Amino acid sequence: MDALIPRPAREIAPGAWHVPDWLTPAQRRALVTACRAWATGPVPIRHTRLPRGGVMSVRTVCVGWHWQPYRYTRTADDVNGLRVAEFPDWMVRLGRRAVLAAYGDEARAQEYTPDTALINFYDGQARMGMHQDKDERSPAPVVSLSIGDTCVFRVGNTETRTRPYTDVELCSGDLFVLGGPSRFAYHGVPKVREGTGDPDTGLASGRLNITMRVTGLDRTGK
Ligand code: MD3
Ligand code: FE
Repeated sequence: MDALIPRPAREIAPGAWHVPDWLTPAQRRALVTACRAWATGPVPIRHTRLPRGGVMSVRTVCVGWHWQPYRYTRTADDVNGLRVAEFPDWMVRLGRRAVLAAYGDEARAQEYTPDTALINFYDGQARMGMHQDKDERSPAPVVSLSIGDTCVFRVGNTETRTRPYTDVELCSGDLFVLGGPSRFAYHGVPKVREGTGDPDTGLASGRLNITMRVTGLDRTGK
């Protein structure tokens, strides 16, 4: 019963905090329900197509702004052309509480106003290669919430997609906040451990990851 051994919050790299078991069971269930609804529309969850012809192995649906490689738009022009769902106020508040939990800085939490979330669903075969998130024009932190199967999450450095890096297991309910010097670090998900999730989240299999971000764009996308 490893769930009985508390895992302490840790700073994995400067500004990169892992806060295990941050979401309550009720919050996990509520997020699964919200993500299920977003996955059906207005823009359905899909494998993102890459400009050079590949497709991502994760399935993604966006809220607030739609991300397609490598920019944000209000409408999902690479899916069905519809405007994505509004970014809800409750998610702004959740993002602020996450920044407070990571940094313990009330002012930094209050000024955090995420305007987009990318919701990634991983089946047992899905992976995410090492990449930087640099389509946002703001250095504000990224808040990551994990639900379902455990994964191996790799946090590298800002210079190269190779070593040095640190591998961290992200489990259901874990919070990860990436800010400061780690905001533009390379990172990826080399493995998902199938069947390790807690079914009472409402997710029967796979891994859900929600990342909140600040695009730095105004309402017109400029
Ligand atoms: C480290 N998602 O959606 S979340 C992504 O678990 C993405 O689905 C992964 O990478 C996932 O772009 C990782 C944690 C994360 C998010 C943003 C970061 C780690 C980061 C930005 C900089 C450094
Ligand atoms: Fe990323």
